[in-house]
Amino acid sequence: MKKNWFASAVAVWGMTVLMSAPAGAQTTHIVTTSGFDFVPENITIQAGDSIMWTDLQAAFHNVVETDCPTSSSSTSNGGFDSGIAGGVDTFTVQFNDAGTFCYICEPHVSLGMVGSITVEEVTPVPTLDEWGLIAMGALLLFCGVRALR
Ligand SMILES: [Cu+2]
Repeated sequence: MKKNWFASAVAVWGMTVLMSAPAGAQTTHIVTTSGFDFVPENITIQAGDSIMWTDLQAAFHNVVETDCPTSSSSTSNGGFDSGIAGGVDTFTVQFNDAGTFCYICEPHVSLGMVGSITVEEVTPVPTLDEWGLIAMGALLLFCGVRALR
């Protein structure tokens, strides 16, 4: 009976280690402004990552999502929106869904101040540390289950 209790504890510990193996890290990417351009203009990120636009007050910029592709007459599609131009200096949006997202700076869209974000689906590949955790968890689970028999 005592042995069963111990074996169960080891099995539960193994499962806990397995489940605590971290998923892919989330990254915040910076898109700044230079004159009447977003830099970089096009960027590819992983689902779950964030974009932080900076330097929006350099020249009364804002960030407004539009339908793709953008044109000089693009307007808001009701998506993300940093508000009135020059109202904030930084603006951050997290992108959880894969796809392509286009945006403009409203005052300068006629000057070509547009950008796009391509969000790729995350395919988690464990790092070496994570493989170690997974292996340890699997071993503990295996030993615990074996001892229960
Ligand atoms: Cu602008």
